[in-house]
Amino acid sequence: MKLILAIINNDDSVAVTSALTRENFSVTKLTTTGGFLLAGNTTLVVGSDDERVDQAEEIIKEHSKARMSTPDATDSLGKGLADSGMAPEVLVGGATVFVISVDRMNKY
Ligand code: 2BA
Repeated sequence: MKLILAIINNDDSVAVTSALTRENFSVTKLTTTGGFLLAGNTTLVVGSDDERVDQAEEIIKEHSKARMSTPDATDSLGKGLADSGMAPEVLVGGATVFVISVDRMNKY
């Protein structure tokens, strides 16, 4: 069994989650924040049989789009950068995906 951690854009989270559940994957959605932009993103946790990991990754890839983004101007660091005119615009995503081996999964 594998644990998939997929960091995706908030705007893609409904499409990705729906597509995964439609294909009978179990998904847990976490509200997360990127350390560089300090902007909200979404992390999906998916426990999957080894043989279905590629399918899950394909679904995540299909529904995740890359976007240009700048630091969150409501955050103090982002505001400082924006005020100085030095806010970098960076390419974010589509999805950053980690696949981790799982020793055991139990439900009690
Ligand atoms: P953030 O950390 O907010 O990063 C947003 C984007 O900023 C990144 O897009 C990348 O283009 C750029 N970036 C990040 N760190 C940078 C740095 N030290 N110097 C210059 N540019 C930098 P993505 O690579 O697509 O990452 C999107 C989000 O995925 C990240 O949001 C973070 O939440 C997560 N992520 C990406 N790689 C990760 C990793 N190795 N470990 C943990 N989380 C990661």
